[in-house]
Amino acid sequence: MRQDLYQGHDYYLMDEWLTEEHKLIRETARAWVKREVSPIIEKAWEDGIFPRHLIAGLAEIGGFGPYIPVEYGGAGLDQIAYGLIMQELERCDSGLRSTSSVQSSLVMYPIWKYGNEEQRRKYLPKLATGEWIGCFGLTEPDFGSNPGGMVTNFKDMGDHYLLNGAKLWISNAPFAQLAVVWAKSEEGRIHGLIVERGMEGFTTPTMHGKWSLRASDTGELIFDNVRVPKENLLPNKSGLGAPLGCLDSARYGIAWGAIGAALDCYDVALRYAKERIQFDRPIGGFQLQQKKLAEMITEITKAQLLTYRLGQLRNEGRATSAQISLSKRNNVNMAINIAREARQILGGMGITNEYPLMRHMCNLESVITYEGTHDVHLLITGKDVTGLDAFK
Ligand code: TGC
Ligand code: FAD
Repeated sequence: MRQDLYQGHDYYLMDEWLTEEHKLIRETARAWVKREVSPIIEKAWEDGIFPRHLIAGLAEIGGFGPYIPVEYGGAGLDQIAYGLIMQELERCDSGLRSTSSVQSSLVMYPIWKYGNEEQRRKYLPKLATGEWIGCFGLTEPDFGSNPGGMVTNFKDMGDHYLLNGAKLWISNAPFAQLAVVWAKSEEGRIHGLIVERGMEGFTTPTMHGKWSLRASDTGELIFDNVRVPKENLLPNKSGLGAPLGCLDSARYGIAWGAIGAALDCYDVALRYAKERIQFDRPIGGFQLQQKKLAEMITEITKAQLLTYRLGQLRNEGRATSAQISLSKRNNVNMAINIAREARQILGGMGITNEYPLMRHMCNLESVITYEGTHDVHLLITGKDVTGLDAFK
């Protein structure tokens, strides 16, 4: 097993902008990852399972609801701290960050923002400790990039709602205790419903055969006449803007997370290039390899600056959805390119599980697809700058 020798890279001295608390949070997450996750991640990825024993540790480092207020069990941290945790998690594996993203931004966030006080008190503390794990059901077999077309629906039966439909590609579905599900009312309005495991007619089959994000469990959500208590409807926001609001928070975390994956690839490639001798010299001394490394640190630094600024705007409540899209798209694309270049620097060793490069590269194929594809985010930016909608 390869030792995790990762060191952060801060070419533009951005740590000077971090508080002591930020640095402590980052160090705590990094140390936990190195101790608990790095030694087992390759095996988990090969086995195609999320190692569930990590849940308690993830909760302890603030991985579940870092910015949710302390009164609901969250850590009450700012958006930069949230980003730093996502960066450290994805530095290890995108699937690890996914588990944290889904719980924090796609499950706790909507209950906090769109739920009532009773729902907040009932669910958030258990989700913060990881006692309960949640999942987020928006995508359907026929509605991925266009979630507004969803057909999952519920009917008002007087004393309960009757839910029917199916969701596909749902992270954590196979073992989640609850799902935040987006479905249409009889009037065709989208609402969020909390569906709990054990409700009759609710099943969560596992999806197999992924060559990406293998250390994260993915499944379906099937609703066959599920009786959902009326108190499980999230009352404070409806319409497509409600799930998209959750995605803003998750996409922001991904923007930071992707930098983590890129940093890990750069770190591994830089060390290897200085140690690997060919033609009697370290390969890092050849201009072609230096070009790769120099371009990597340039792109990482640009993404760090972009994302730190986005974090400031989020802290001030001023970041727009389009700004978040730009960062998510830029950073994930940057990371996937760096993973490919880093793999080449390692030659044949780059394709083995001795090094994390192929794992990051494969994972990032999911990250560039979920939470809005690379193309969808380009169209969001295009619409924002022109005022013209090219989606439909
Ligand atoms: P459109 O007409 O543009 O908008 C409908 C309503 O939504 C509002 N809105 C937003 N609100 C909050 N945040 C945002 N980011 C928003 N974007 C739009 C908008 O103002 C409007 O409100 P109102 O009041 O006027 O009705 O909607 P559209 O149907 O044209 O679609 C727009 C589009 C394509 C950008 C959107 O649907 C989209 O983002 N598609 C991508 C789908 C996606 O990202 N799915 C993610 C599923 S979850 C997931 O992947 C989790 S992975 C988890 C993990 O493992 O980490
Ligand atoms: P499609 O929407 O069918 O897109 C196919 C291609 O067409 C893409 O290249 C896309 O960019 C392009 N395209 C689509 N519309 C346009 C257009 N108007 N103009 C130009 N090009 C267009 N979803 C959840 O709800 N919850 C989850 O927890 C979750 N976890 C996931 C985990 C994994 C590992 C993966 C892979 C996906 C997950 N998803 C989840 C689903 C994810 O959000 C969708 O896969 C994504 O939104 C894309 O939808 P799709 O796969 O149906 O692709």
